[in-house]
Amino acid sequence: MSANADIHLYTASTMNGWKPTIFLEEAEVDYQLTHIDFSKKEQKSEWYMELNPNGRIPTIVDRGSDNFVVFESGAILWYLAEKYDRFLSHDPRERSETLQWMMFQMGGIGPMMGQAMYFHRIAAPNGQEEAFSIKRYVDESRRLLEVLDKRLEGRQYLVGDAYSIADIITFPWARAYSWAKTPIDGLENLKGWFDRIDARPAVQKALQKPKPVPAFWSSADEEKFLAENAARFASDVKAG
Ligand SMILES: N[C@@H](CCC(=O)N[C@@H](CS)C(=O)NCC(=O)O)C(=O)O
Repeated sequence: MSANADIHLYTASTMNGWKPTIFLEEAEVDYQLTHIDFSKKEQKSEWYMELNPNGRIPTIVDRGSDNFVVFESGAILWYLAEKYDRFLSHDPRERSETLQWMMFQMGGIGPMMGQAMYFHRIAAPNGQEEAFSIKRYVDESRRLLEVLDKRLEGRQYLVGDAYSIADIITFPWARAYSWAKTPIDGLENLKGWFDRIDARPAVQKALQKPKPVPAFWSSADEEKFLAENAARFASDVKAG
């Protein structure tokens, strides 16, 4: 990790935040890493929102290309895959399939599991127990995980025979099923895919950055982490 690396990554230890970190570790690319601290609302600071108008992580700046800025994790992975020619097939059909599964993550798995997590982990502990919303998003998350499971029938990875940016982008969300309190019983193809990706050293290295967090992943919830996480959003929930 060096200060004169091309890629400067601004991120945090979250499902979207880990996507580019996993890519960069897998591709063994040198990069500069800045931790955006949510507890200080750095993602909403003026300097950061000039890079990312959405005020969310992740963002990259390509110092090697006139400080070109890319926001939105799907666009970031696509940019990195093209810049480093890794994890995206040159075959037009396989390339299209990779992008299809990326869109499926960006438009489905991420938003739905994100809402299941919000209602379970943030709204409920702060006094907004919304049974209807929880059921709606957990059911939809389960349905989407079933789609992944079916896709993985007889396959090692989501597209072709190779690990691609479709796997990299989907893994952090799907793997956090317990954080979304979404059951994966019976989804044996999905479990096998988790095992294969869990076993990749670059993935484990990336998950420790920029700051190790204990609970999104583990099946056992860690009380202190849960309480701190919920408290961080208490004022937002009350503000509605
Ligand atoms: N569609 C965006 C979503 C980014 C996003 O929601 N990031 C979350 C962390 S996973 C965030 O920055 N949350 C802080 C906030 O909302 O203030 C992407 O894929 O990059």
